Amino acid sequence: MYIVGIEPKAPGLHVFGKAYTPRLGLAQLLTIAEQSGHQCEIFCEEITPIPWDKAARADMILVSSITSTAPRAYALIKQIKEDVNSTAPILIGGAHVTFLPEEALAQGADYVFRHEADESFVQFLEWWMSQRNPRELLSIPGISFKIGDQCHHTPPPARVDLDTLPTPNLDLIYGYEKPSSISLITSRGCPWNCDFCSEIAMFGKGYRFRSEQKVIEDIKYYDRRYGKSPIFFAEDNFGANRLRLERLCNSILDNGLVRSYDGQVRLDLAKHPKTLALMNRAGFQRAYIGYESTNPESLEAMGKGIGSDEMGHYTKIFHKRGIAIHAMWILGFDDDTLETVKNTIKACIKWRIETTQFLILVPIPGSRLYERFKKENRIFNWDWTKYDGHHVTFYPKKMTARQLQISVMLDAMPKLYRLGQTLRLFIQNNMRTGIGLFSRRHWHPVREFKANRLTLFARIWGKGATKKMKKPIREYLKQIPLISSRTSAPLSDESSSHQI
Ligand code: B12
Ligand code: SF4
Repeated sequence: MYIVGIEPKAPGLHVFGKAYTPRLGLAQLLTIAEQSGHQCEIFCEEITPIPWDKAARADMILVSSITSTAPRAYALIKQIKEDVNSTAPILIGGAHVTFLPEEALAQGADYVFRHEADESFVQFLEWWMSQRNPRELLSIPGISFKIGDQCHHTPPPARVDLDTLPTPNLDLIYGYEKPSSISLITSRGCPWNCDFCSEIAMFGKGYRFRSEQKVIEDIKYYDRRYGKSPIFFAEDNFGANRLRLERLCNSILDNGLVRSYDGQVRLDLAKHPKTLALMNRAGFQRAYIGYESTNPESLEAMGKGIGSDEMGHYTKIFHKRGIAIHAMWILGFDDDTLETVKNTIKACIKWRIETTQFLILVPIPGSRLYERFKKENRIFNWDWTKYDGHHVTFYPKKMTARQLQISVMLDAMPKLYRLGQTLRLFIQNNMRTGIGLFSRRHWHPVREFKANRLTLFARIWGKGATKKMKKPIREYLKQIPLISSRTSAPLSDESSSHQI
């Protein structure tokens, strides 16, 4: 069969737009299908427009989506069915439809795959290639489909053993020539369970990971294919098992696979400076860290397990070990005020954080937050394209929705990416790298100087991106209700919200 995967484009500009990183779900599934003899291709709209002549020939079409890309996914399904006139079955999966399968079925998908689909997709393929007995379909876990008007949902699938999965073949992605950085996902699940996150609901509680041997094989596979490229450990929480992380760093060193690595880790990994030193020795250059908030009450309420008073100190430890930081903050928690936004900007400047992403709280389906906001009738915008962290979609508690929107997207981001601020940071970082070289604490000073330069470019790009976002954000302000909650009276004066 000729199987096509489609990853719809993001609805608007986002800070990761510069260097596109594909999600690996489709690559993972279609590598398995390819190894069973099917011809497979993936079209990521963010890379190239969909070549419809090819898509029209597909025997099966897989569409992947997250919440913000779901409307585009549904539009594509409509286009495939109505304009392209394809009769191929359309499968959809990912972190949005897992929790709203009936929405996807109503929008034209033939089969919805909930949770992880590595095994259920293989079973489905076998079913599709056989007699297609409807009763057998019911024995495939984690799928939803319609018979007549009736929706059927089979029980969730079992957790996949990650060592059984092949390395995703990125050549399946059409037009993805030589990635500037290769994404690797080496774990699923998380030992934490933050209120606003759907990781646990999606992949289950507890942390599963691919063995070091398999990860080393993955790296060697990509080295053979692309040469020694930087690698981004893209999973939500790469360092959740510290001993495994240390074993992996040692394996990287033993196998001579040192190069520039980035990864998403928690800030409290800094409790173990020796682990950070080992990471730096293996080539870790940049940590993507969900700081979430500087507000102690918000941190407590979301169950973060890190206090705001510890954050500055932990940040310093990362820096001392030669690891730069991309900090991700969320604003709009129930205890957040305009003061929280101000404090967060101050903290980023004071702690010399290299790059920063300010996000507005998103009630994503699958999270406890989503259920709570729905129950409290606090969501005012159900347009999923706005669920990208750049738009307020709910009534915050201690400020108005407009104040939150303006303070984060129109005030905070531009303040952080001021040119003077960027140049000062560039000089400070280079001085720190120089001192690290002198004290022999940093393992790869040349690479670190290069990383400092990359930070400079990323911040300059970030400044441009925030500027570009201004117009659509101002447009969006018109859609935000002039009330502070569903029950309150209209606000008389909005001008105060422009100042923070
Ligand atoms: C890598 C990553 C990124 C990368 C690249 C993402 C990209 N190109 O869109 C970066 C860092 C750039 C990023 C950015 C963002 N991300 Co992100 N990201 C991830 C992360 C950590 C890994 C994705 C991945 O490759 N997973 C591994 C694969 C194997 O899992 P999977 O994609 O879910 O696929 C499996 C199943 O879902 C299913 N499946 C998926 N699709 C399909 C399709 C079919 C037909 C079938 C049968 C099965 C199937 O089978 C797959 C194999 O089991 C996930 C969390 C996670 N653990 O998945 C978050 C996650 C996808 N991101 C999320 C979010 C919110 C964002 C941002 C909006 C954050 C922001 N405001 O900046 C942006 C949006 C970017 C955009 N495109 O618009 C959320 C999405 C939640 C939601 N419901 O929308 C997630 C789930 C994190 C979370 N726990 O909240 N992200
Ligand atoms: S936000 Fe991060 S730490 Fe919290 S549950 Fe999600 S993946 Fe785990």
